[in-house]
Amino acid sequence: MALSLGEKIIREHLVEGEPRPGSEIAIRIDQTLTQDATGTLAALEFEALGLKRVRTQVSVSYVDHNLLQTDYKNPDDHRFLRSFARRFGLWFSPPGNGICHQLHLLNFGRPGDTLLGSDSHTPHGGGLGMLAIGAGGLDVAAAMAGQPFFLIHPRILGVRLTGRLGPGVDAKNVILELLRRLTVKGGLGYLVEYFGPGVKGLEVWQRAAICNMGAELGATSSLFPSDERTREFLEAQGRGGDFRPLAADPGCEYHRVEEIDLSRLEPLVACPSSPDRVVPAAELEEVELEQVIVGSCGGGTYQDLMTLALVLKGRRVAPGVTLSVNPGSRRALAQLAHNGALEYLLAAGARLHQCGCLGCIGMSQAPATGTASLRTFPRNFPGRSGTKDDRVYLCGPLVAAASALAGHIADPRELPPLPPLPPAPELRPDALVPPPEDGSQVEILRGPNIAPFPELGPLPAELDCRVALKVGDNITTDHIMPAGSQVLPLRSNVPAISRHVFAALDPDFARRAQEQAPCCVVGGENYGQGSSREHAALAPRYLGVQVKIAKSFARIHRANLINFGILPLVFADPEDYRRLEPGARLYFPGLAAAVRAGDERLTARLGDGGELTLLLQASPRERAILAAGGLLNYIKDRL
Ligand code: MIC
Ligand code: SF4
Repeated sequence: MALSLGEKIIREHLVEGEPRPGSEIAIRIDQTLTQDATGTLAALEFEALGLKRVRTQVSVSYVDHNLLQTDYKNPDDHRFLRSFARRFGLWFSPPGNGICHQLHLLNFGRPGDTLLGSDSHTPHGGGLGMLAIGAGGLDVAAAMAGQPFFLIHPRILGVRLTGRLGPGVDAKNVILELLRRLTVKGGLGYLVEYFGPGVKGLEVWQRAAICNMGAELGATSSLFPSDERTREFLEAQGRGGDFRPLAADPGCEYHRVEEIDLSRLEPLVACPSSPDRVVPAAELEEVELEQVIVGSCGGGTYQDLMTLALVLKGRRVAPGVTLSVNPGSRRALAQLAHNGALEYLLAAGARLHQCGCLGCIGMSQAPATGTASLRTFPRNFPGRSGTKDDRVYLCGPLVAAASALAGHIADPRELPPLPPLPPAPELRPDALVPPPEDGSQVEILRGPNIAPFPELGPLPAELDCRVALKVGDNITTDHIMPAGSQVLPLRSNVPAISRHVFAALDPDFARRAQEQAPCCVVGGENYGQGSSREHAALAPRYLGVQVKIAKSFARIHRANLINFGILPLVFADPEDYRRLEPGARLYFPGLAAAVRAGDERLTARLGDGGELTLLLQASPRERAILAAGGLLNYIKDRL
C-alpha cells in the first residue's frame, strides 16, 4: 500500500495500536523539547517519575518565554531549569540564545525523527521532514522518561503546491491562505503534508514557517518531504550526516487534498483577533499602524530579518510607527551584525530587542490603547498582547516591512524589487550547554516560586456539580489561562496561577469555581484551541472544575484535561448547548463506574428534572487515567 510520509514515520515509530485514522496509537519519541514557561512543570513532573536520566536520544530545555527579570521568580526558574538539565542529562539553552523552535531546527532537527515538544508550535520541525508534535508538559515528561506518546492516528491532509512564489509574496502566505480556507478548526484530526512540484522552490526556513503556523489550523502536525533543499540546509549547519531523503510513496492517497498555486498567492494578513480572519493586505490600506514587530518562532529567522533589512536599507520607518525587531535566535542576530544588515535596520529607526518570544506572549511590547499592531507572529488571540481590546494583525516579513515604511498596512508588491537574500554567514554562536556525562551529583536549585505539585484525588463515584461558566466557540487557552508578564512567572506555582483562570472573560471565576466546587464549564466548538499550556487544565482542576462539556475540543487541550482528571464531555446533540446556563445543576449517578466500564453515553440529570446525554469518547487507557484522577496518579498506581 502506498503511504504518505507521515504515515511512514508513524509506522517506523509505532509501539502500540493499529495504524489507521481514528485509532489510538502509541509512538516512540526520539527527541523532546521544553521551554521555560511549560518546562518548569514538566521538570517537576519528570522528577516525580523517579528516574536518574532522560531516556531519549536528545532532550533540550530552552529558556525563551519568561525573559523579564523584574523580580526573583523568572531568574529562579531559569536556575532551576539549568540545574535540572545538568542533573538529568538534557541540553540547556540559556536566556538570550533564542526561541526553542528556531534553535531546535538549526541544531537538532533530523528528517524522519519524532519530536515531542511542550509547545504547540513544535511542528516547526516539520520543515525538515520530521514528525514534530506539540503536547502538554506531562506527556513530554513521560516521553523524556522513555514512554511512548499516545495520540489518535491522524487523517492526512495533502496540500499540493505548484508554481513559485512571486515577488512581494513570502512563504507565510501559504499558511495564511490555508487558514483562510480551512479556519482555526479545519485541521482538527489531520496531519498536514505538503507535496507537489512547488515544494522544491521553498527553502527549509520557509517550510518551517508554514509548518509552525499549521498549529493554528488545529492540526496534529505538519510536514514537508526531505529533499535537496533539506540536504543543503543541514550541510549549512555542519550536520550533513543527519540528512536522509524522505517523501510520500508515489501514488499515495490523501484523505483530503488542497491545491495551492504559489504563483497566484497574494500578500495576506490575518485580522484581529483570530489567525483565520485572513484578507488580502491590499484591502487593509486604511489600517493606520503605530507598531510593527518582526520576530517570533515563525518570523524571526535570519532570512526574515534580512528581508526586512533589505527593504529598509536607505529608508526610514514612517513617523509615528515603532518598528520592533525581535531576533529569533542569537545566531540570526550575529549573522545580521556580521554582514552589516543590522545597521540598515538601526539606521531605518528600528528598535532592537533581545532574542526570544517577548511580545508574542505578552512579555512586554503591549500596544497602546485603541491602536493597531502588525506582527509576524503566529497568534493574535484577543488580549494576548497584554492590552485590553487589542487590534493585532498578523503577516509575513514583506508585508511588515512595506507597512512599517508606509505607516499603514501596505501591499509589498508595490515596493521596488528586492535583490536575492545573501546566504547566511557561517556563524554558530549558539550558547547551548551539553549535558555532563554523569549528572547524578548535581544539586537541583529551587527558588521559593516553585510550589509543590497539587495532589489530585480520583474521580468521585458520583458527581453533583454546577455550571460555573458558559463560553462560546473557539475559546483559546489564552482565554482559559492567560499568559503575559504578570501571570507567566507563576507557571511553577499552581495555587498562585489558578487565581487567573478565565480572568479576562470573568474576573470572579476563580473565586466562584472554588466556592461551587466540584463544578463544570460549558463551551462550544474547538474548545481549548491554541497553546499546549497544561496550566489551562491543571489550574481549573485545582479550583474544582471536574467536567468540561463542549461541542468539540482541540487536540492538545483535550489530552491535557484527561492528564489532569477533568472529563472532556461532548454534547450528543449539539443543540443541547442551549439547555445549559450558568448555575445549572448536573447530577451524574454512577459516574466513576460508567467511565471505567467504557460507557460512551453518560446521562446527567438536570436540576430542572430533565436529562442530558453526553459523550465520553475516550480509549480504555484514557478512561483509566480519568478514573485515577490524572496521569501522574495513573503512573504512580502502576509503579
Ligand atoms: C504560545 O505561543 O501560546 C506559547 C506561549 O508558546 C504556548 C506555550 C505556553 O503557553 O507556554 C504554546 O504555543 O504552546
Ligand atoms: Fe514563543 Fe510566540 Fe512562538 Fe509561542 S508562538 S513559541 S510565544 S514566539
